[in-house]
Amino acid sequence: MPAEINYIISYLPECICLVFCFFYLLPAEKCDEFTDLNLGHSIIGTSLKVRLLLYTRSHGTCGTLVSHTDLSAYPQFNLLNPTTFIIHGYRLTGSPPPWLGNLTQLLLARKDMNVIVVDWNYGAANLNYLEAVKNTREVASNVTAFIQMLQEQGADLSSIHLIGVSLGAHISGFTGANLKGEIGRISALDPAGPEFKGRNPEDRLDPSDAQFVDVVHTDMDLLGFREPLGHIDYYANGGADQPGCPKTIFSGQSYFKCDHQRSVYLFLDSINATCTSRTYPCSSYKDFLDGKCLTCSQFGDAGCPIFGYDVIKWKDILLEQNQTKTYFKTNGKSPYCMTNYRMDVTIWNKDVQWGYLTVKLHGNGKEAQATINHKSLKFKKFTKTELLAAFDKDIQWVEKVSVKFSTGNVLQPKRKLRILRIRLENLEPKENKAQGYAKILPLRNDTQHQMVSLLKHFLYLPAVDLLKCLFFPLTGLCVGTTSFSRRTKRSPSGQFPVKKPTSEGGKKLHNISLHHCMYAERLS
Ligand SMILES: [Ca+2]
Ligand SMILES: [Ca+2]
Repeated sequence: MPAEINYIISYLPECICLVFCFFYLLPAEKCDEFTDLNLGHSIIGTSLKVRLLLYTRSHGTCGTLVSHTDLSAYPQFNLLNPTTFIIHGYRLTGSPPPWLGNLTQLLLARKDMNVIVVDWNYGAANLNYLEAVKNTREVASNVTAFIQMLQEQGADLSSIHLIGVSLGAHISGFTGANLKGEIGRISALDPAGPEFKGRNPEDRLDPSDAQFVDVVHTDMDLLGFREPLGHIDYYANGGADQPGCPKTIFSGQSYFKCDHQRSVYLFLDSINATCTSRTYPCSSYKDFLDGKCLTCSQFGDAGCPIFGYDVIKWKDILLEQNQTKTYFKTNGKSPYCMTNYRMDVTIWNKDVQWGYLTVKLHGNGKEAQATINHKSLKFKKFTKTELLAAFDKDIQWVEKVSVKFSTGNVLQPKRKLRILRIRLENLEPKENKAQGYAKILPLRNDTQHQMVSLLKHFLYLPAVDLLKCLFFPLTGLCVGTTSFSRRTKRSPSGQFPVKKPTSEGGKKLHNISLHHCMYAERLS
């Protein structure tokens, strides 16, 4: 004990000393940590050791190494609570997974449960990936024996959830198969592809390994698995490459693991539930981006399944549908979820136009952007071009929409997209729209309605725009902020008076600022 402390204690009244000394002398709670190895271990190679670390709400961030056969020494393990196992994958450099603490804490924040971290770092850390693969069966036998012990003591297999990352996904599959598929759930985060591709279901994860198997694919072109393995398989951003991840090898190690590891970070966001990612069943990512798969009627009022932890709410309907492949787009960093709109654009240019669109929603001082550039889009006179517009954030109260059109080719002559109508429909099911506007439509050909809408909109518009709008109160459209537009043409039906769109700069991007006096239809 330091001399200063002894000095203070000797001068404290006895009663205070009793309290003070008790806390000071109380041995600090011993926390057990995940095995920390280094590249040296991987070079030599490590032989398998499976350690089980228990985390519960009562012990917070402090892990407890538990016996594989006897739980009597760990009163914090509550058999009546659900138990979630976290099973990591291959560890090239032997370091502990950086996301482990976060995953454990977010799970405990969500629900009172027992979290068991399956630490098989001795066995996973090896320069030779094949050696780590060889250990997967044994890790699974180990976890199986532990779960059987829990079952003997009264735990319900349905309340067991395995979260497996990469090789850990197949370990979860083997464990589930050992227990005849009776465990509640397996969540597989980018299941490992190498050495598992083309294998039979008994030699890899498959839907029969648990009552419910949800799988996310983020790096199927390198470290992950391409084919569906669960009841629901999410292909984030198509499942191969992730936004925000390095595209060249010059970024070092993260070039190899960023896409693969993204699966975990997406899942973390979903447990955190700050926002949700809606996912859409589709036969290909291309069709999804083309806006061909945005209907969710087969899921009824619940809408299309959301990504991640809470997809369990879709369990029954997904089990009926056998295997479902879904797609979604994400941001390059957290929060990863995007807000999806079905968008259609009708133009009145004489010739067919090809190009890319950037759409912005403005409201409440914020701005959300959707870049639709997966391919050069085709726009044809008086024909609706339907698109998916995924915005980087959610703007609840849309006051203004602006659109940029680019041919994507600097050598091409300048082009203007003459927009007749643009329509955006928020794809969130009605009950999930907290507030605000669900649809933004051009004004209807109903004068009374137009007037009401215009009046509503005057409240939002800056004074300059307001003056411009006043020129066309009955037509219901006003355009352009930088240069004033004049009416040039009517559509064939004569329903929508159109002004010539303005273009800014005439540089690479041909800006069309559509500050329509649109109205937004509020959901009741
Ligand atoms: Ca299997
Ligand atoms: Ca990749």
